[in-house]
Amino acid sequence: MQVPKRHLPVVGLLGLIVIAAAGGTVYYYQFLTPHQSTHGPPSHRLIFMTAIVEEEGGFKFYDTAYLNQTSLPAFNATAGPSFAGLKYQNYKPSSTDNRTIDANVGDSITFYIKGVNATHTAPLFSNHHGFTIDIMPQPVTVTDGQLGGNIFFNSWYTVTFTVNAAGLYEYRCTVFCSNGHTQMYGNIIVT
Ligand SMILES: [Cu+2]
Repeated sequence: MQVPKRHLPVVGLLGLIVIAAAGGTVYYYQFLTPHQSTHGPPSHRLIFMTAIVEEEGGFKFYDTAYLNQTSLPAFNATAGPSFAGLKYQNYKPSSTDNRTIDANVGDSITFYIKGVNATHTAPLFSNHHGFTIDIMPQPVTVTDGQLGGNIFFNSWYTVTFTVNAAGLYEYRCTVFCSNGHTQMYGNIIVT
């Protein structure tokens, strides 16, 4: 692996010439600075989500943010989280399916999930959904709320936990809510 390293400056110069010719400032920037590491200081991600039966979207983000304070927002099951005086900043998840979370080891994640009754014609088998995380390969540390809880229609549910190790974590519904129930899941990719 020594040879490729010695060639790097030459490749770099060629790259700069090509980029200068193309006039691509964005590429120029990317070339000069190494790719951002996925590992940053631990952060606290807020995930706002709805839980409908899979036929109407299953679990689905509608907003995400970073919490810029150590205390969680006020919360109740009727009104959900309160934004009064809350310090946070918006961000968009890097995944496009609206149900995958990319996190770093040590991050805290808070879910705020509203139970939504489906309006479709497929039969519903329950008046609520459930929420848990398959704790593979490593357990998570729950710091607020609980896993395995129910999400009743028109009601809010919240749980906060810290991911302690890299891996693929899957969150999913625990209640047989409809025929699409087994598809009510999403991933948390921790690196
Ligand atoms: Cu379900």
